Amino acid sequence: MHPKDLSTNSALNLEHYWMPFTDNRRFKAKPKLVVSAKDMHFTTAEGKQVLDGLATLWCVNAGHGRPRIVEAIRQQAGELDFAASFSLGHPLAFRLAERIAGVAPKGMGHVFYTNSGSEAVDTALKIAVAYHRLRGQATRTRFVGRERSYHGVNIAGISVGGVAANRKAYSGALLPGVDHLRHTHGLSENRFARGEPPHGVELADELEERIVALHDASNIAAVIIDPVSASGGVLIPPQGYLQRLREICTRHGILLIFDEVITGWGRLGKPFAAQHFGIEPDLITFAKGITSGAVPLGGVIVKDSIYEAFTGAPGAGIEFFHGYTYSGHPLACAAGIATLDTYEDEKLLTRASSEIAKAFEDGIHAFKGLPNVVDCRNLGLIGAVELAPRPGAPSARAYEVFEKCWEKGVFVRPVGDALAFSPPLIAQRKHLDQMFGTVAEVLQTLS
Ligand code: PXG
Repeated sequence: MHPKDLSTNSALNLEHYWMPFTDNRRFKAKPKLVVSAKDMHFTTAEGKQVLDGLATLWCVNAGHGRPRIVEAIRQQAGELDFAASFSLGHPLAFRLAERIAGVAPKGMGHVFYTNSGSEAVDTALKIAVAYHRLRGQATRTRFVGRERSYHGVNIAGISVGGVAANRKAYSGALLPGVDHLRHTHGLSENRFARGEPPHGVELADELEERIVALHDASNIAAVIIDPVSASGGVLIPPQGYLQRLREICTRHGILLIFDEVITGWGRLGKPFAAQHFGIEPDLITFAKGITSGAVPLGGVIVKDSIYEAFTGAPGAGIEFFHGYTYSGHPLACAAGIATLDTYEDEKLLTRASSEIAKAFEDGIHAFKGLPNVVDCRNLGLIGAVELAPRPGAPSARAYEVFEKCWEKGVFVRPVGDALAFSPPLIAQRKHLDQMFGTVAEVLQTLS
């Protein structure tokens, strides 16, 4: 039985769309279709309201269907649908870059646009290698990533990424010259920590003691880290860990890339995680929340000294042989500016450090003691509850919670055996109560 296509009132043929990161057969046998969304809620094809507990895919930080953003896109489509950025330009791309620079960490005043986080990661890695080469250090080509980190799905991103399922089919096609730091999760003394867990700073030392010692810093271009590993399971960095990575990178002339595709745009109570942790990375990748998910847009925020190394190089001509047809697309830029206006007007970029974050933390930690709960963790407005895996069926338990919660009108995301929470930054107490209450109800009944 095909579901109804509400736009045409006829049966919807599900066959031809190959869905990403989806069990296509399972979905098509029992589709979950969303037909509209407003603020904190989706409306399903059956007309049911579902609370969005994950800002959809960690994107919709301002909530759905926000009037300023919707209107900006509408207007822009009628005024200038497309203009390229290759030796041409249009004002919005410059205006948005100035706005991004205005909230970025000090000294990071330049923005390169992409269409997605995956492209942002590729771009940042290329900037790193090209930068070293420009400065006469062409041997610096190696990258360092981390286990359980997610850096998108392009070949470079899965090479530095540490999600085994995303890498295993491509093992022979991955970039050479990549090492991975150990992930920071699973230390029993960190279970149920609130905020940054106390133990594990020394895990950063392997960058120097193992990787730099093995390859020599003169061969290493960059370390890429997602400050909070979201789809890797919502892993909060141990106290002092990121600072120590920064110190080691600085000592050895290695660039530090913060992949802030998820932590950017207010998730931790500051515009960027870099500011939350008080760390100056060299490059920041962003996407998702820059348009609150409304139009695809990503990019890299670049330290001024790195940009100037390119533009100050001797000789005229293109400084960086890189870019996408849709880099700086007018619709995306219009959506980005309107999103930043919304964030500013409603003070959303700091909301995750206000009292709502305390309610979020308390709500997450109230799961302690419920059946199968082995850990709760949180930072800003991101958090997770980890369940013991079912013997012989890893991830099945969290997936079942996701399905049952959806039935009950709440969307939370299973990531392995954890349930991730990352609501739009406009979430109020009543939304958190509904979200956590529904999950708790389901956990009580689950085998
Ligand atoms: N870096 C990080 C840290 C991300 O989380 C990307 C890069 C890639 O972004 P694009 O826009 O190319 O998807 C991401 C994306 C999930 C999930 O299930 C997470 C992402 C994407 C899709 C699903 O948690 N993160």
